[in-house]
Amino acid sequence: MLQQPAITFSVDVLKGKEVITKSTYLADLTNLFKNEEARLDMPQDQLIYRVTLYKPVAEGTPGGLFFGTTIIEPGQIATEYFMTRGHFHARGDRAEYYWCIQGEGALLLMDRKRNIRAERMYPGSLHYIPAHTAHRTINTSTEPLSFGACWPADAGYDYEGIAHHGFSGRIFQVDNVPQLVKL
Ligand code: S6P
Ligand code: ZN
Repeated sequence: MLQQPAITFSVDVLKGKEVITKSTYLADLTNLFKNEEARLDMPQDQLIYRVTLYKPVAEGTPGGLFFGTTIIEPGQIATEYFMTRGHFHARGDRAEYYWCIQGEGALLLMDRKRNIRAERMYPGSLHYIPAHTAHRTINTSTEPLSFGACWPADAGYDYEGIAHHGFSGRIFQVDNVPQLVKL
């Protein structure tokens, strides 16, 4: 007899009794977008993104792996698209995989020297996030963007560097298309 898996995934969310859900609202994203006044003018209870996580081992377990999905709502603050906070891993040498499930987006990647690039995300696109590379995802379409992620259980999150210095580029809608504007 084969066992039922504990967790399943669909186009957007993980399902199973050990799944953790984290929702991020506009109110949580002070000073993240270039136009802070425009952010404050919008409803603060607007959902920006939701993460569903499966952590089969304790945070910090060497050799363990976590799995998650992220769904970013469509929308813009002025001409800047809804996006995630973005982070380096607390253990900087830990890499990660992303793959796009649904929608259209961009993955912003910045190394420690602040060199920046953006990869296009679309259903089926696979993205290797190297070690020591900050990563942020952006929904560039009018539908929700969902993607999967797999990363080491001891990677952790370093949001501080991004909160203080930001990324060295932003994705804006310019002439109806997403464009990476380097700062
Ligand atoms: C974790 C992985 C994702 C993000 C998620 C939200 O290493 O990269 O699960 O946590 O996409 O982004 P952020 O920047 O708010 O954690
Ligand atoms: Zn990560």
